[in-house]
Amino acid sequence: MLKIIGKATSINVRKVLWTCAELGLPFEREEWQDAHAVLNPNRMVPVLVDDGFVLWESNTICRYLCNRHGGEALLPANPQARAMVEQWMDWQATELNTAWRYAFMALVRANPAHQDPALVAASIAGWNRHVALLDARLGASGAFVAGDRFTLADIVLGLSVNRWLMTPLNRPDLPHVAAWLDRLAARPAFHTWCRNGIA
Ligand SMILES: N[C@@H](CCC(=O)N[C@@H](CS)C(=O)NCC(=O)O)C(=O)O
Repeated sequence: MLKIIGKATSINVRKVLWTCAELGLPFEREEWQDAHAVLNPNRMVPVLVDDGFVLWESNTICRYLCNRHGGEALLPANPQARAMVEQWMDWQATELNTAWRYAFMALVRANPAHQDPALVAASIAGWNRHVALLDARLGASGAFVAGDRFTLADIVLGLSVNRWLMTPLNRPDLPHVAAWLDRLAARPAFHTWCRNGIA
């Protein structure tokens, strides 16, 4: 049985839980404890344990689950189709995550170390700019992030966009993002693990 370590409220843990649901994989989930530091020296979640094999980094775990457990629909074998999925996953983990962090820490976590108004405003502007870029991509694809099918890129970016929607800030109207969320809403796991009231 797959073991996933990490709280189910974590955005990065939820990527893995949503992926398991899409693949129909049973799993057990365990809360993080100090003793788990031997599994992930970063002391972060999620951590996956698959029959003794230990893995961390949420996007890597999602790709591994697809590779190991028949997830070609979510992560295609064709090199170019796969590269499109990976491109948007890497963009989520690097460019988009960097843009929102300061504003989220200020506006949702109320973290005293993130209260500089100019930096909050710059982070909101950057966050909106990145989601607008995604909106343009969805307008061009007309369906999902990596093309005409639902893939891992929709899972990781679905969670990012859910966070954007749940953070109190002024957002531009992005019609392609809105239509994409309607498409994602057809998937039961989207409601369980993504649009479930948690930022
Ligand atoms: N790059 C890592 C980031 C993981 C991460 O930031 N995890 C957060 C939860 S979303 C965490 O473990 N924070 C420390 C804590 O919750 O104690 C990944 O994608 O897995």
